[in-house]
Amino acid sequence: MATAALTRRGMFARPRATTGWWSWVTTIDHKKIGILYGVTAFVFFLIGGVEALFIRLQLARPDGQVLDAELYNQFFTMHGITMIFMVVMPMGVALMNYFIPLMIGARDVAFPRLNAFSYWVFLFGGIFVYSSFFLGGAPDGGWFGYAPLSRTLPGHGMSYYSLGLQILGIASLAGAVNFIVTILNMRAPGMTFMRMPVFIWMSLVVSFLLLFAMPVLAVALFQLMFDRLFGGNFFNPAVGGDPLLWQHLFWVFGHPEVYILILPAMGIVSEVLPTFSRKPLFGYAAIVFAGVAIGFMGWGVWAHHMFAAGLGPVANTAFALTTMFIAVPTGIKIFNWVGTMWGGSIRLTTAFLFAVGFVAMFIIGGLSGVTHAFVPHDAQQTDTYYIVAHFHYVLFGGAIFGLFGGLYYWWPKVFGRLLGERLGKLHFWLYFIGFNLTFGPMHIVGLQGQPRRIYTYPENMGWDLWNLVMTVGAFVIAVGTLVFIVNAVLSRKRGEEAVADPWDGRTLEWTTPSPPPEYNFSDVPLVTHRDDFWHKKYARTPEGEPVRVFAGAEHADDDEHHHGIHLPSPSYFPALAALGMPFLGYGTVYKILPAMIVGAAILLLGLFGWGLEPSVEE
Ligand code: HEM
Ligand SMILES: [Cu+2]
Repeated sequence: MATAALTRRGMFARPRATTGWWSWVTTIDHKKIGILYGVTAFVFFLIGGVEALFIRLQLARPDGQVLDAELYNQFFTMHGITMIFMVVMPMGVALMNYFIPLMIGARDVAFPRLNAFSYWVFLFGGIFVYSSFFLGGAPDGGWFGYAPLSRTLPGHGMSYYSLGLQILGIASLAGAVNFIVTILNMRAPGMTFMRMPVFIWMSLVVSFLLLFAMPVLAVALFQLMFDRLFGGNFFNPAVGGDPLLWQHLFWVFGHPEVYILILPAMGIVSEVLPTFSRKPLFGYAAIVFAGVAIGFMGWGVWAHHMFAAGLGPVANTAFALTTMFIAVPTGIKIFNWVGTMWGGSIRLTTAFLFAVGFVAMFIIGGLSGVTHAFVPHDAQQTDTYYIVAHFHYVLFGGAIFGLFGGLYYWWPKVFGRLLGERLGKLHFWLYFIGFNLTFGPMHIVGLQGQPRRIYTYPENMGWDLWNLVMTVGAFVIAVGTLVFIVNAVLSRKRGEEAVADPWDGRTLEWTTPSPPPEYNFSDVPLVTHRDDFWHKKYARTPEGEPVRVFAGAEHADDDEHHHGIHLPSPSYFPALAALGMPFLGYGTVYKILPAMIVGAAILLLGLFGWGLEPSVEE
């Protein structure tokens, strides 16, 4: 009742701000929300990167004095959490947010306000976790927070972990629900499943993985919260609790999580390689079904993270086999990407280089992954730098390279100007060289026994030279990141203006102007083929040669804000509802009931306002 009065009283009237900061606070436009996700994830990438540089500085020489043991524990834990939950996941969501509606021919996602809510919960969740550095100490029990250590570590760090990841999980779930409903219900006429671009397929698989994986983590985090704050004993072996329960729960979430991280990049690469090879994707159906198969098989391998936990030979063998099987669909994708380039007329753009870099680095990461599937091997490799090398080859060499490929590919559509190719190629080569210098030698020192998560090491272990090389490599990556920032700033200022279809693309997003108008399409497209835009552009001569027949995209309306197309109105209630989350978080960590009540009140006020406000302005 109160909220309805508030919304009707004009005091909270909703000014339709189309520019300025308020328009970003109240936006429910998927494109703007995509940009918010992208910029925020990039800022967290810089923060996670600086943490990594400090880690590398500490390990550059034996007996390093840059970080003490406790701060080192906080830095690698926060580095891992940041890169996974605040960088790779949201950067994938940023591109999904911006491009799913454009690639399926829709005007927005199914639930625009829920979309805005998911962004603000992500932002406030990230700030909440990072505020711990200034409020007694950040999480310091490692990104997978093994119990019983995580339940007994002093300070509030791991309480921030249990509540912070909970809040971030809510943002992911809200996004997943939105994308599933959008992809299943809002495709343009004729856009059948087997005409959907692969990026859309991978987004659908990822959203279902999120839908089923995040609740598993949520259960574990609640149990950890109870153990730390409310006298629970879920993971306390002294009174019958089971620390292995945490490991099982964490990795039942954690392994599907690695596919949540990599599948968007695989979708991007499947868009970029055909465009710059000027060939349709080789084996479209095989790539799609391999992605779906990975989505299912990813649930049957989690205990390969626990080969050293003493589950016994039967369980180990079973999980070793399922882990080897999952290499098959991954291999299919790699052969299809190579098949796509084979015989193509290649344009060596920066986006293409990052996509090829993805394939090459992911192969290396995948192969070291297969070596972990052999239980005796893993007994030697687990918890060493060989493992750190493996997951950086798949998460950095894979996911981050793929995401940058997507950024260079879609940047002109989002911002109306191209990124510079010369700086782009410098960025790529600095990343390629820096990355392999940083993570390549980790395989060597790992097999020589250097454990992960140690803040220093004595001289003459044979690790000195390689650790110095790794640190130099990390700074080369840092320089590459600066080159990207310079490129982005220069592009915004005076980059080459982008036409609607700068790359001679294949899919629907290239039929809209750069950037697209608020409503995306003035007319909902009618889809008749896979790679529909290509087929609309090129008829074929009797000899099969492509002949361009269609001039391309529609023009933007002069006044894009009065177009008569129904679009939901901006709203600040999703942001308000999200603001309740950190209050609930702080109230729980410090057991301050009033803070919890304030948090719940803000959340409810936001949800009621959101639910009661008219969908369009009166
Ligand atoms: C920017 C360049 C990066 C450098 C130099 C770097 C370096 C490192 C190092 C040295 C460690 C091991 C710390 C230790 O065990 O003591 C580490 C851990 C980790 N890194 Fe990175 N990393 C980088 C980027 C990334 C990216 C892009 C991701 C993920 C997407 C990532 C995810 C992780 C994770 C999950 C851990 C494990 C943290 C833990 O043990 O709890 N890193 N990183
Ligand atoms: Cu795994």
